Amino acid sequence: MTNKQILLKSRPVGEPKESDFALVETPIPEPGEGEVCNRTIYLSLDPYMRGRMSDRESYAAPAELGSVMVGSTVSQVIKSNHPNFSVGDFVLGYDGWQSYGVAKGETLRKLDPNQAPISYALGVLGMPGMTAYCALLDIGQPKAGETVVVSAASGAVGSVVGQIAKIKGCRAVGVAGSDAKCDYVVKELGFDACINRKTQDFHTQLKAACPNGIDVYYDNTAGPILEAVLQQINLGTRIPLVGLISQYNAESAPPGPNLMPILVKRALIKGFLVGDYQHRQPDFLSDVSQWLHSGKLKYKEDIVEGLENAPKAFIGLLQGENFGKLIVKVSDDPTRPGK
Ligand code: NAP
Ligand code: FER
Repeated sequence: MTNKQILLKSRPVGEPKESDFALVETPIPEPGEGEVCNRTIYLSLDPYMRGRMSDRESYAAPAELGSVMVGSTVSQVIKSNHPNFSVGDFVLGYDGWQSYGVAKGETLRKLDPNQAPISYALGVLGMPGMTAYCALLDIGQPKAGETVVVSAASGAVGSVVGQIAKIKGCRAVGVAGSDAKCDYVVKELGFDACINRKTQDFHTQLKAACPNGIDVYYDNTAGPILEAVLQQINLGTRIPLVGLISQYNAESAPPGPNLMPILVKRALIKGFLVGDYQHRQPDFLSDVSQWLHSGKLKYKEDIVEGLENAPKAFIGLLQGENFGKLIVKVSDDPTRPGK
């Protein structure tokens, strides 16, 4: 018996090809002190793996060429040098694309096959399920009666997102890549609607499915779906940016701003209208007046003389010709004579 391993042979250009991987056979590894040897039963395949295959800077270091492809695994212990694990135990680990793996006991989670099918630890009861739950509830903050749209709706993350949205009393609208997937999302998972992202009139269909606009968009894809959704968002919509799979195979950055750094840096983009902040005016006036008086805050005015010069000054403003706050002096200011 040997250990079959799949290595990263070359960094894909665009879509990964089979020739980017290499299958090798090696001896079954021996566990060291505190380690466990596992026979892999299930290996999870996840979109993030595409990122590891590239050497672009990201939230995680790239996989080295010639290394075993990484991935979460559900396995059975075949040898144990760790007190918490016995031969026959089922464990969730990160052994990668190989038929046997050795891991430190501390990195493994024991699974109880009587609680749930052991493979669920790679999906609904594992990282994808947790992604769905946390980003929807903590960032999306869905409220009963609101409309939640999710892309990649039939997938590991999206399928859970829409169903939790329903549990929370929301209208759940999926976006998926085929009519068969959409059928499943509506008929089996209980979403209210699902739009095939490949249909010509995607925009119109999305609008019809979201008559009250969109309150939460759980974004697994970015790209054209995000673009269409943004045309239909409501005041105060929340958008957990969770995945950008539409660009994982891209050879160059997408047109327009690349949102990947927003995800990687957990940045917050939130729309702002000053009119929403009237309640802050007393604090604002008190703080800023004080800072001006004490010299902590400096202020520069660019004063243009004469109303007739307003158009030219305004055009200049849009070209950066003002230097400081542009105002037009239309007539004398008796409080500042000679100025
Ligand atoms: P999944 O949805 O089970 O599978 C991926 C799906 O992405 C495909 O089935 C396909 O569905 C869709 N897709 C592929 N290419 C696309 C394109 N060009 N445009 C639009 N959709 C495309 O995978 P998953 O594991 O649940 O992951 C979903 C997303 O969540 C991924 O973006 C992943 O990176 C992200 N994620 C993020 C985190 C995090 O911590 N930020 C954690 C887990 C997962 P359709 O053809 O049906 O659209
Ligand atoms: C993904 C799976 C996991 C992904 C990111 C992660 C952007 C990040 C996990 C972490 O580091 O916490 O598909 O896509």
